[in-house]
Amino acid sequence: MALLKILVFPDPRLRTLAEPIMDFDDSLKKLSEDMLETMYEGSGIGLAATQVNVHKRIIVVDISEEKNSPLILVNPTLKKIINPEKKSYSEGCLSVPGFYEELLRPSSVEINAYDVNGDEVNIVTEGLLSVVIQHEMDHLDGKMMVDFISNIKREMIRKKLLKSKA
Ligand code: QAP
Ligand code: CO
Repeated sequence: MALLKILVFPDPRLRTLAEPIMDFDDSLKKLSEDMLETMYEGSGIGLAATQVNVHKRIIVVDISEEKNSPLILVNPTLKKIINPEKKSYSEGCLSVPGFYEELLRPSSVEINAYDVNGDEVNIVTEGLLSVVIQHEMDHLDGKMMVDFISNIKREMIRKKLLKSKA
């Protein structure tokens, strides 16, 4: 296992469109383990490969209190909006450290994806899990939570994060 470096907004590499994964091999398993380790180390509940500068379509999520329920989704796609009624959640992001924003998203979605072995999974989800999966899937398309807030807020966050850069 290894800790990966997390890109921080406004790093332009966070805008990269991730490529579909074709090979379900040992390197994919290693990447998913390293991503989980990196997420847990940062006290995160979700991480997309984009955030660790790997531009492949894989996300990891664990919303459990005990941090013992990892979910690894490869090539995730939105299959259906089950309930389009938008719910507000306070969202954070390991690539936007220290900032939380209330965002609206469809409250229930169905996701199609593959596990690390290449087996297809369909997930109908609502609540926090649904929000985190939608947030992480956005990263794979180069989209970030700061894209949904006002220009003035985004600019404030951009300046603060650039200043705190090591
Ligand atoms: C996405 O984000 C998410 O600012 C995952 O200082 C989170 O794991 C979607 C984190 C909440 C919806 C609701 C953020 C850790 C972790 C920070 C995360 C920080 C330390 C964010
Ligand atoms: Co994020």
